[in-house]
Amino acid sequence: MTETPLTGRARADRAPHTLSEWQAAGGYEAVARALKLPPSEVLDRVDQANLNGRGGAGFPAAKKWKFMPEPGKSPGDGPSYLVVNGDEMEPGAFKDRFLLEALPHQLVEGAIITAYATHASVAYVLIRDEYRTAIANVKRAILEAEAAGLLGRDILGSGFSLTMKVKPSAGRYIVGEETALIESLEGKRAVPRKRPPFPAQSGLFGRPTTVNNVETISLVPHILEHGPQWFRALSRTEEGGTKLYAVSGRVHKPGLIEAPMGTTARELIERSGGVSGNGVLRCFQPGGGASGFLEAAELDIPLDFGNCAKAGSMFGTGTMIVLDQTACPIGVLARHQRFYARESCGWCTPCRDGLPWVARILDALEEGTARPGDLEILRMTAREAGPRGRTFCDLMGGAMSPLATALARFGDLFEAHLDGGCPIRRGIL
Ligand code: L3W
Repeated sequence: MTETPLTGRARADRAPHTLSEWQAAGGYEAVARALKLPPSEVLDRVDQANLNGRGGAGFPAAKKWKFMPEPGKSPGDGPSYLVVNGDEMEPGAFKDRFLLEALPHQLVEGAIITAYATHASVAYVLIRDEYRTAIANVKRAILEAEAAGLLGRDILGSGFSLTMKVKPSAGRYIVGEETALIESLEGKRAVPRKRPPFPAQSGLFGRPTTVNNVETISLVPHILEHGPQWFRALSRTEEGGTKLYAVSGRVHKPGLIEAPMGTTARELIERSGGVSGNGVLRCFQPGGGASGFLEAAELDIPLDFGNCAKAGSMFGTGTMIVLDQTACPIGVLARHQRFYARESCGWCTPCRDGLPWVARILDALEEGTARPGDLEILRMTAREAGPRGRTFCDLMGGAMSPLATALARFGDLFEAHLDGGCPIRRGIL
C-alpha cells in the first residue's frame, strides 16, 4: 500500500489529470463507496481514522462534522454548506497550491464525500486569488465531474445532490480565517466574527457551514477507499495519516514532502538536502510563520499537533522554516511581523495597533536604533496580546507565538541588537 496516498498519483510536472485518467487510476471509487453508506457511517469512519484538520488548528475533522445538524433539524430554511479553504497565505505555506493544481479531482472527490457526511448541498472552494492555475484546474475538474453525473443532482443515482463552485479569494491573509472567509463569501469586507456561534451553527448566510482546509478534504477519499485503520497506521503517532510537509528557508532542496504524521524535523531537513548557509542549524519553525521557534534539541520530536504544542510551538500548517547560524531569527521575525501587521483586518485594537508597533521595534533592532525599554514592550505585548480570547480571531495570537519563543530562546541576541543593530549581519556573531 502506498505511503504517499495524498500525492502518490501526482505527475512530476503538476499537470492535472482528466476525469477519465483519474477514474482509470481508481478515482471516484471512494465516492461510489461512500454514497452507498449512510452519512453517519461515513462520519464514523473519518472519526475512527483520527483525521485532524490540516489548516492550522488540528481540530478533529469528524468532531467538527458532528456539529452539523441533520436535514430539517436546523431552524429556518436553506441549504447547509461546505467551504473548502484554499486561501493559503501563511508565510512558509505552499502545500495547498500543489494539491489544488496537481490533484483537483482528489479535492472534488473529498468535497463530495464531506458534503454528504455533513448534509451540505452546496460546496464552495475558496482559492487564493494569485493561484490562477489552481483556480482554472479546480474549475475544470468540477465541470468534468458535473458532465459525468458526479456532481449536480442525484449523484450516481444515490439521491444525494451537490452544487460545487470556485470563488477566488479577496486577496488578504485574513480571508483564510473561517469567519472572515464566510463574511467575504457573503460579499462583505473580510472581518472575523465573534465565535460562538461557530460556523456549524450559523455560518454562510446564517446557515450551518463546515469549513475545512484543502489538505483535510483531499485526505478524505483515501479513508473511504482504504479504511480508517489503514489511515491511522500511516502515522507514527496517534494523529492519523500522512502529512504534506513543506520545508523552506536554509535547506539545499526546499519543497514538499509527504511523509507519515510524526516525522521528525531531522528527517525532513535531511530529505531536503540538509541545512544550507553555513550548514549549522540555529532554529526552525515547524508550522509556518505563526509557529514558535524550536532548536536542535527538538529535532527528534515526532511532529504532530499535540507534540508541537507540548514543545511550546504549533504544528500549524506543517510547513517548516529552517534557519542556519548565519540567519538572524530577529530579522525573520521582523519580516513576518510586518506581514501580520499589514494583514490585520484592523477590527481588534491589540492587533491593529500592537502589530505595527512590534514590527517597528523589530525593524529598529535590526537597524540599531532600538532603545533598551523596547524589549520590555515586546515582552509585554507577547504576554498580554498573545493568549486566545484577547482578539476575535487568532491572527494576533499566532503572530505573538514566534515572538514569545524568540524572546525566551534568543534573549542574548535581542540584547546584542541593542548595540548597533544585527550582530549577525555585521559579522560579529
Ligand atoms: C463548533 C465548537 N465548531 C471549535 C471549530 C471551529 C474551527 C475549528 C478549529 O484557527 C489556527 C490558528 C492560526 N463548536 C467548536 C467548533 N470549532 N470549537 O473547530 O477552531 P480553532 O479555534 O481551534 O482554530 P481556527 O480558528 O480554525 C486556525 C493557525 O491556525 N494558522 C493558520 C494559518 C493558515 C493559513 C494558511 O495559509 N493556510 O493562513 C497558523 O498557523 O494561527 O491558530 O473550524 O469552527 N464548540
